[in-house]
Amino acid sequence: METAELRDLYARMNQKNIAPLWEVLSRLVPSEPNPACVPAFWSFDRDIRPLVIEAGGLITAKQAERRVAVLENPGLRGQSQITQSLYAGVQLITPGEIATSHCHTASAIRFVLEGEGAYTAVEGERTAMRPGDFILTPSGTFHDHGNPGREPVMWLDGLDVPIVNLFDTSFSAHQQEEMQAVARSEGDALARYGANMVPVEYEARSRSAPVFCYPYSRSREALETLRRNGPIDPWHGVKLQYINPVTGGYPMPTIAAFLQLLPSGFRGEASRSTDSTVYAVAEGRGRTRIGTATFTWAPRDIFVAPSWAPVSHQADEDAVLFSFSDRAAQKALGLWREEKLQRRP
Ligand code: GTQ
Repeated sequence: METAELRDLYARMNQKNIAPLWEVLSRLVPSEPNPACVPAFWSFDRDIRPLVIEAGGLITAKQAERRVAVLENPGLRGQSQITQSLYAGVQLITPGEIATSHCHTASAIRFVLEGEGAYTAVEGERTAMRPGDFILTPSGTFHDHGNPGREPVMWLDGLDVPIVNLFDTSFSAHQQEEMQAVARSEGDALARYGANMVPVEYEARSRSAPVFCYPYSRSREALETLRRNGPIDPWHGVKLQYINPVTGGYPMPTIAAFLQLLPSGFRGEASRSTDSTVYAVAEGRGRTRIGTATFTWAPRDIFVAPSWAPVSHQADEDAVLFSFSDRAAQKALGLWREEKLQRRP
């Protein structure tokens, strides 16, 4: 109970930049996660695509530096965040455009949603961007994007910007040249580090994976084989995580990413974990229940599940979901928890 004496004390404390813990303790140290992030959904065809294409007619990729529609969580508006720890956006480059070369402390992942003919260049090597490809631009690497093709190309960007800014550790720079000179031919990194082999006595110099493109064709084929061989996990279907082939760990120090196949008719059980997770639909149609919200999805739709909200998926046809989260950072810090909820009787 707040007495007159306490109120008086608080006023004098306040003047000295001092505050009473007992007024805020339960909010500061909740008994379980209490995220500001809420479940949210963006339809690609109805919400994202028309707006991004319209922006494409009004500002060039070069003018914008990055022409991106930022997906803002409705519980975190104005902060360029899709979760407490992650940034997400949908980037467009149209035929003939480039997004100029720069580097930053933030690590980025890309998941290609639509179109062929664009590339991402990382440290002198280009990789083609095809729908479903998972692409890395690790912390501190110069990267640029270009579209010498004939159709607009759109992809999901995921960055750990809120983590980098939490620590006040952001640096960024532009490269003098708008585009990086090509130093190695396409496919070099994948051959060198991504064939279950690495150069003899290779020692990693970076905390991030030395491969920077994980082609969808390979990942999809693995899921298909595992779906035939089983078992199908009652919670996650057939779910694989992307790895750094040198360590077997997550591809980058902060961001984990996953690809899961939900067979037609799959009715998943609910589970929850402390890593708020962003999903993008690679294939198929279905529904995901997140807490009390249910989202009905189709290819290229994007949705987000907050920390500790129960999540369950259902598929009406064979479906593939891509997802990413800060699980790598949480695990490195000993914070991550998962709970598989009681199965229906
Ligand atoms: O492509 O480098 O969505 O630097 C936000 C910041 C994309 C990028 C974003 C970036 C990039």
